Amino acid sequence: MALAQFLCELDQLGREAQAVFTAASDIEALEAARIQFLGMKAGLLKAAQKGLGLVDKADKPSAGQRFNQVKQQIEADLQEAQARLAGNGSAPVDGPRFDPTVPGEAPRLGHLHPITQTIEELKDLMGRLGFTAVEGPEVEDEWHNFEALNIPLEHPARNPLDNFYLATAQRLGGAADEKGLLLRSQTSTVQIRVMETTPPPVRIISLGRVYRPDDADATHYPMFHQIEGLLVDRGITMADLKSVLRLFAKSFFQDDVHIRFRPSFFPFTEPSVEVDMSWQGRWIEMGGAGMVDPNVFRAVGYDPEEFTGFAFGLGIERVCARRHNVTDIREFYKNDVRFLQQF
Ligand code: FA5
Repeated sequence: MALAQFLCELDQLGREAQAVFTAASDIEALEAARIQFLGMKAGLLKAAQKGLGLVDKADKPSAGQRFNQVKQQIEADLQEAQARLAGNGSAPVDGPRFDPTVPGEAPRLGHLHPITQTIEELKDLMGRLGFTAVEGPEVEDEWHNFEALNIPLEHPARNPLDNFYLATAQRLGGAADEKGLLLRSQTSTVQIRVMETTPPPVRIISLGRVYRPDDADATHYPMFHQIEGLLVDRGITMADLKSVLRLFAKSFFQDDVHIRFRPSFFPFTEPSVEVDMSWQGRWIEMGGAGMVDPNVFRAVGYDPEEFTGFAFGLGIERVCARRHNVTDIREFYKNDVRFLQQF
C-alpha cells in the first residue's frame, strides 16, 4: 500500500473518532464508540494497524510513527469525552464551552444609603467639635425613655397609643423596680445612660433609630433617626447651645442656612426650644433642644448647683432631606434604586 493512501486513511479515522466521541451524549454511547474505534478485536484502529503491514518497507518507520500519533490522539479524545460526561451527565453535545479569556461582567457596585452617609458625616463633623459618638439600645426601659427624663407616669407622652411598647411593667412580673420595655421614642435615652455611668464633664452625641406610631407623610415616618447631643460642664449656657448648632448648620449645609429658636417645652430641658432651619424660603423644624433640667441631673446623681448643660435632638431624615433637596422623606425608604443611586 502506498504511504500516502495509508496516511490519508489514518487521518480520516482520527477525525471520525473525534467526531463520534464528541457526539456521544451518554456513557453508553461513548463506550460503544470506544469499542468501535479502539476495540482490541474488531476495532477500526486495529484494522488500520493491519494496513501498516502492507505499507512498503522503506516507508514503514514514518507510517508507524504516524500511526502511534493518531492512536494517542484518539485515546486522548476518548478521555476528554469521558471527563465531559462524568462531569455533566448528559449535557448537550455542542453546548457552549467555558472560555476563560472572555472578559467577565463587572458587578454593579452599591454604596451606603444616604441616611447612613449622613450619619457618618454628622459623626465626623461633630467629632471635630469635640463630641464623642456613643450608642444606646433601641429596646429601652421606661426609666431611660421617660422617668429619668422627668416624664412621670401620668404624662401623655407615655400613652400606649403613642409608643411601641414591648412589655408593660405588670407583664414583666410586677416587682416595684421593674420597668416596662418599649422601642425607644427618642435618643434622649442615651443622655441618661451616659450620665449614669460617666462623671461630668461630658460631651457626647448619639445617633440611631427611634420609633413612633406616626402616620408617614413628607416629614414623618414611623421609624426614623435622631442625632442627640449633650454637653455638661461648669458654666454652660444657651449661648453655647446656639453657637454649636449654628456652627453645625453652617458647616454641614455649606449654604446660606439660618437657624431660629422657637420657645417650646420638653420635660427634660428648661428652657426648651424648637430648632428651625431655613429651607427653600420657609422654616423647617429640625429638632428640639434646651438646657438640661435640674431634675434630670438629680436622677443621674449630678449636682445641678455645680453643673449646667445643653442637649439637642435633631431628626436625621430632615437633615438629610435638606442637604439633598429631597422634599419627601418617604423616598428614603421606598428601596427604589433609581432614587438611591443619586447620592
Ligand atoms: C424629641 O424627640 C426630643 N428628644 C428632642 C430633644 C432632645 C429636646 C434634647 C431637648 C433636648 P421631637 O419629638 O420634637 O423631640 O423630635 C425631634 C425631631 O425628630 C423633630 O424635630 C423631627 O426633626 C424629628 N422627628 C420627629 N418625629 C418624626 C417622624 N415621625 N419622622 C421623622 N422625623 C421625626
